[in-house]
Amino acid sequence: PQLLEEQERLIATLIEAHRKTYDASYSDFSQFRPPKRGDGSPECRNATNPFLMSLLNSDMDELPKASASGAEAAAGDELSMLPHLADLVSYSIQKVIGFAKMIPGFKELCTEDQISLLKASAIEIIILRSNESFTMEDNSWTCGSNEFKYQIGDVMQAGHKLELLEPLVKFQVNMKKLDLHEAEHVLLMAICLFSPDRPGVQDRCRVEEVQEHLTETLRAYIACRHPLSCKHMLYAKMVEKLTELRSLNEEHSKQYLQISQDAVNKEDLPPLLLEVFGNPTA
Ligand code: DZW
Repeated sequence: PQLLEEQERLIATLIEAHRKTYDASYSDFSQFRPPKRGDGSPECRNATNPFLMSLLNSDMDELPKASASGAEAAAGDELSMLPHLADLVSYSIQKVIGFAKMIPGFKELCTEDQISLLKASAIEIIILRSNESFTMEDNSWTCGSNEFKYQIGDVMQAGHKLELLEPLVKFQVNMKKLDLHEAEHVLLMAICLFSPDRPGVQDRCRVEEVQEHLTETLRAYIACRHPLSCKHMLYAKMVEKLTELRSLNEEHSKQYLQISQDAVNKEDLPPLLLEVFGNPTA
């Protein structure tokens, strides 16, 4: 097959939508609540004994009065990266919404279906778009300075566990190895969004129609633009990624529920995040 003019336009629209919503300079990250890394400092290593620590380290022989210094300091240490991660993800959801609104066919869906699609795919699209900041050099998401260079340990300090993080990093490595063109990258995100089988979707046919149009465009693009040597099975490998995303999504949901129940400071989770991933206390 060859690319039709209409398919060319669709690709151009998606690339522009992505560029408008993905700031590769990551200059907004300094507006998030700052990352707090348990850096192996004495306070951190002894987070389980905050009262003993403060008595040993001061000349006073009384317990600190403010309740914030005790139990909360210990618990807050556990989830020390949560405020930063929550702000990063909330910000990214806003960008994903902006991207979705620029995809032909999205705005024509009823608001309920728009919400169902976004709720179900938000984490998957964030996983996909984050591949742009991921580097195989040290398996980190590098978003500018060292402060915004994220490794597995950082996400664990936000309360996530290896059952999610190990396959997540593997996924990122395998995505990097596919070495997708920008056109393929944005088409994959759009295809992921327009999945008719998400819970709550009313007008499945309309969603499926758009998705089929997107997948047809992806197949045509690979067939005529991707170098012969590496287009082998590329479409099939990309479809496989969508399946892997479903299982990462499922594991994320479980861990998110746990984190949102554990979080002592409910302000750690911004309202948009609670709306998209669920609010267990609501
Ligand atoms: C502590 C800071 C570590 C940040 C590492 C982010 C890597 C990444 O359950 C929640 C809602 C509390 C948190 C959900 C996130 C679970 C783990 C996860 C991390 C899942 C998907 C992606 C990541 C993404 C990295 C970036 C983005 C969010 C992009 O939108 C922008 C840039 O590429 C960085």
